[in-house]
Amino acid sequence: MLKEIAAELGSSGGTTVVLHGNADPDAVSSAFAVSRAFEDVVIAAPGGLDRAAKVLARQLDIDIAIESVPDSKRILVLDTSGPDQIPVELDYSNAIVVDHHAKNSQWDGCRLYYCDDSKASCAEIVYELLKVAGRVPDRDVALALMTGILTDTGHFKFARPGTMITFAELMQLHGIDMDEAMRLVYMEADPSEKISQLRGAQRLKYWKVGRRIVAISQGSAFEASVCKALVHLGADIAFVGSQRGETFRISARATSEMVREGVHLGKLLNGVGSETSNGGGGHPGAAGISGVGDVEAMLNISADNAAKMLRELESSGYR
Ligand SMILES: [Mn+2]
Repeated sequence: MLKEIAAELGSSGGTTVVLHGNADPDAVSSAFAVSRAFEDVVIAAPGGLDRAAKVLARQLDIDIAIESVPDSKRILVLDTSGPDQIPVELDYSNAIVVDHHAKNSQWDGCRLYYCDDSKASCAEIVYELLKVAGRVPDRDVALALMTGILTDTGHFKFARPGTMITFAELMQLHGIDMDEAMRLVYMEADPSEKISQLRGAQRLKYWKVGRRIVAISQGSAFEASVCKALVHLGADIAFVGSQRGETFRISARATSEMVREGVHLGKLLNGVGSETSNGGGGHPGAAGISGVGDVEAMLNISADNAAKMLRELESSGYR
């Protein structure tokens, strides 16, 4: 299907690449690669960029529309597990979707849906797409794709063999050193982020499930970063949520050991989402859910489901 997608993107008429809310370096670098490889491509991130993606976009001079989604002949959705991850209403019946999260039936209505959940990052799929289209990434694109891979694999913690091969090829292509890509994604937490982490620890609740620990907490910002802090403190699985008016947002993280033993937070939150008619999904070790509702109730449901998952895994002797 990548051949078909490449042919479509190479045909006349423009493309608007649309990215998920709080777009990360994987999403931005994938979009950037497409915009350099094909003609007449604009990038839209109607739900804004995360901090690392902002740094990447600034450093590599990547133009991204935030306020509105420019009209084009076709829409290409990248790195987005479901339509509910995009905070504007769009018509996807004619859209092409390329993703690496768990397959989502909500994309079934679009024109072309290519989902390869064996890939640790969308950047790896886009690199394949470029190869199929016979385009060689320039230096900036190679560097961007490297940062996408680095961030989505947690600096290779979740990398697969194919990830390493792709990354090595990208390094070799223009002689890019590892530290150059690392420097582009390394950011020291600013004081407000550190305070969020400390507050998250203050409001922490946890349960012991067998020999594992599930933790939840609430804050007003930096959910993903607070999650990571709680995992550092000793949680095997952490959920951190925030409430904004009627809506909530929850990030979830699990240790790579949990992932090895069969935990899949993306599937777990996808289940919680369909149970509560909200949108959830993501990777085995990093996932999220957002929608309308009470964050505390949603955190408890998520923790309950995680505990259930752990008990099932434990009774089957883990993987
Ligand atoms: Mn991704």
